[in-house]
Amino acid sequence: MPELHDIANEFIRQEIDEFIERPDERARIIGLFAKASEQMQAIAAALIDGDHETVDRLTAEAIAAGVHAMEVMDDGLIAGMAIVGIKFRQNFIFVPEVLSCARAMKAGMVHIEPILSAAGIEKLGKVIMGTVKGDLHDIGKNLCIMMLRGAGFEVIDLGVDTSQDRFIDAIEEHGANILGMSALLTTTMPNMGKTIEAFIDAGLRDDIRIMVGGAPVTQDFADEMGADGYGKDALACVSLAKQFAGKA
Ligand code: B12
Repeated sequence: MPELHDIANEFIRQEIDEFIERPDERARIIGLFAKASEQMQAIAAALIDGDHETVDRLTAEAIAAGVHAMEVMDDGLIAGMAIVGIKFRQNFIFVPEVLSCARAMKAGMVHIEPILSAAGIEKLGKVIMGTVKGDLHDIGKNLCIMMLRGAGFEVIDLGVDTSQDRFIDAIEEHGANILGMSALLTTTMPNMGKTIEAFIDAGLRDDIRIMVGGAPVTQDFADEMGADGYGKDALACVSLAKQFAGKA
């Protein structure tokens, strides 16, 4: 099993040592970073530090040097955000700090987006994506969108705080038959179920396939609310969409 000293970056080692207390989380995070290159660890460190300029520079350098966009995303940006999430939950940092980290994450995503979103030749289908009503988290949704576009889907992004009506209008307006909803708060998760009910009431439920995701969402929750699929990450989001489009 990887140990703390297997991580080259001193800042990351200190962060884990100081802030990651739960043994299961500690083992998971150490495993994540022990397999990441020093360059990816440096990107994660800058993200945790909320230093968007450094994330911007290091991500651009890594992509220019030929590092795969998925590696930058998983081992650099998402790995860094995993530590931020735990520090936030444990009240070691607060909303202003997390906003700086989110800004740094977005500075990195700017460089990976053109690669992951490079339009496929054949359009696989149209997907409507949005974060549900009351919820302002959009980083994970945006990653899903990049990956969907990269896989060849046309994606209409409704942004955050999306009402049921807006989801319904978008499906009708764009003639899309796949809907993806994201929620990061336990208080906004029920809005996914309410949106599904609204589609039933509007007589449109049978015309569309609905997928849901976001950190607190589970397969059980998705089944309970009547979604057609649950995805734990952006890769799962793409496979679901492909399955729905009959292109799996
Ligand atoms: C960044 C962040 C913020 C930023 C958001 C910036 C932004 N533009 O998104 C800011 C500072 C604004 C913020 C605010 C708040 N936040 Co916040 N935030 C986070 C944090 C640290 C990271 C979220 C993130 O970006 N993760 C990285 C991405 C890549 O992961 P992801 O979103 O899970 O997405 C992946 C998968 O879930 C999946 N996925 C996502 N969507 C979809 C959709 C589909 C269809 C599919 C298939 C898959 C899929 O694929 C993605 C890519 O792999 C989380 C901690 C955490 N553990 O998640 C807390 C967290 C979500 N926040 C939390 C809270 C409490 C809040 C606030 C209420 C704080 C406050 N007191 O004001 C506010 C709420 C604001 C609002 N109304 O939405 C809590 C929620 C707790 C709960 N049980 O509900 C968390 C869990 C932190 C904690 N306490 O542990 N937050």
